[in-house]
This record gives sequence, structure tokens and C-alpha cells, in this order.
Amino acid sequence: MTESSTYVPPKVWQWDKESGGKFASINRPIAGATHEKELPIGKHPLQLYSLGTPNGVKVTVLLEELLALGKREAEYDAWLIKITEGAQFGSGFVSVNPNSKIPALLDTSTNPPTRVFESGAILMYLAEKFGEFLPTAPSARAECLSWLFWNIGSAPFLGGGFGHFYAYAPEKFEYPINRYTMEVKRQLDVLDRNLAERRFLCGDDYTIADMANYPWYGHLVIGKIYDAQEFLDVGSYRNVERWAREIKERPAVKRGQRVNTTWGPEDKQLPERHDASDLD
Ligand SMILES: N[C@@H](CCC(=O)N[C@@H](CS)C(=O)NCC(=O)O)C(=O)O
Repeated sequence: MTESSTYVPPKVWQWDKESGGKFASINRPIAGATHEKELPIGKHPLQLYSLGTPNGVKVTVLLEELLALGKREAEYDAWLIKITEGAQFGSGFVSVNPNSKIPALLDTSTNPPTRVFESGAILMYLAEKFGEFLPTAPSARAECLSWLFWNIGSAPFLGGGFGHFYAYAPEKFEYPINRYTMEVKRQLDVLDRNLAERRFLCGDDYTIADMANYPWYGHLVIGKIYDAQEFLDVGSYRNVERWAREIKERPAVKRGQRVNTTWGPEDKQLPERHDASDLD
């Protein structure tokens, strides 16, 4: 430890000042809508309200994979939710996701429409609806869901913990960087040992477990998030790198990653998608 803190927590925490850092302006301690705003509805059965972050692209990649298999009912409208401007707190968005986080899905092909929030729940819902990318045999299904839910439990340590303190916090603090680096390296080792035995996370087949984990751990090792390849010595996780490089080349992955993305190289951005031709 090189820094010491003079901060003494008050008896009762008060929401009286911004915490600083990249996302400080949207952080708030209460749920619910801050303003009235209906969500737009497009022409396709599936309406996705999202942003091209690692959690968002899990879903657009699955939808593009389903379309690549010829599942026409997987056609979707992808609307941009600008989370840095607080769009996740609009009344329409909150009615689809009371947790005010992207991604959120509305399936208008059911009566009444089905809302689904939480990326893992959305992946499972779509995989079951279309009968793809999730094994049906009980043991294989359990293994796939284990790696899917592993991602939902583990990725916040990578994003909200490591990524936040290493890349986004207003200052570099040794204590949280050490704590989350330790955990993220352990997680990478968990993946690496599994992938030493298997081509994909659950075996020979590419599943929603890979789609959930690739935008986090895959992007981490190939340098697409947090610029931490050297710091984490990602070269020592050879199997994770091999897995990530294979998935990166899938055409549906390349397409899905562009959807709702508004940063980076211009040819990798597509703020909204309302037709397959938008990506061509
Ligand atoms: N557990 C959620 C996490 C979703 C999440 O953290 N989304 C972030 C963007 S990646 C978000 O919408 N943040 C807006 C906010 O916190 O206000 C999931 O897997 O869907």
C-alpha cells in the first residue's frame, strides 16, 4: 500500500456530491424513472434497447448468429440507449428493465409482449425460443448454463472492479487495483484451465456461454478493453487467447459488435439497426 486515506464514513451516507470518475454523472442511489419517455417500436418482432458495450453485444452477436443460421424470426430492431445521457432512466425503458441497465429486450411476437432484462436471461430466452446455441441434454445444458452464469457473476469484478479502478476511476488507488487484479487473474486462470481441455467453454460447440464471456474476457486478452494486456500479462493465458482469436473471426461476431456502437473506427459503428442491410 502506498496511499493512506483520511476518509471516515459518516454515520448515515448522504447523496450530496458526485463521486468523480467516468460514470459519475449517471450514478444514483435510487431506482425508477427520472423522466417520461416512451420507447420507439420498429417493424420486427424483437425490439432491443441497448448499447454496444460488452453486455450489449452479447445479445446482438446472438441475434446475428441466429440470422446467419437462417432464423428469419430473429430479425430485430436495435435502438440506441445513451446511458451516459441517462436514457436508461426514461419511463419506457424502466418499464422494460426496472433495473435501468442495457441490454433490454421486448418480444412483440407474444401476446402480451414479453419483456426480458439481464443479458444472461436474454441469451437464454432467445436460445430457447429458437432452439439453438444451448444444448438440450440435461448434463450438457447444465454445463452450458454454469459457464453462462459464471459470466454473470464474474464479469462485474472485471468491469465494475478491475476496469473501473484501473481505467476509469479519477485517481489510481493501489488497494482496489490490487484486489481486483488478483481476482481477474484468477478468473482468467479458471477460463484458461477449462479451455486447455476444450475448444469452446462447454465443449466442441460454440454456445451462449461463449457469447457471454467473449466480449469480456476475450476482449480483455486481445486488447479491446481497458488496455491492460501487459499489466495482466495476458500472454500467459494462452488457451483464452486462442479461444478469443477464433471467436473474433466469426462473421456474426463482427456484425453483432457493430450494432449500437458509437465509438471507435467509423466502419465499426452502427448506432441503430433496423434491417440486415444496415450492416452490409
Ligand atoms: N447484469 C447486467 C449488467 C448490465 C449493465 O451493467 N449494463 C451497463 C452497461 S454495460 C449499464 O446499462 N449501465 C448504466 C447504468 O449503470 O446506469 C446484465 O448482464 O445485463
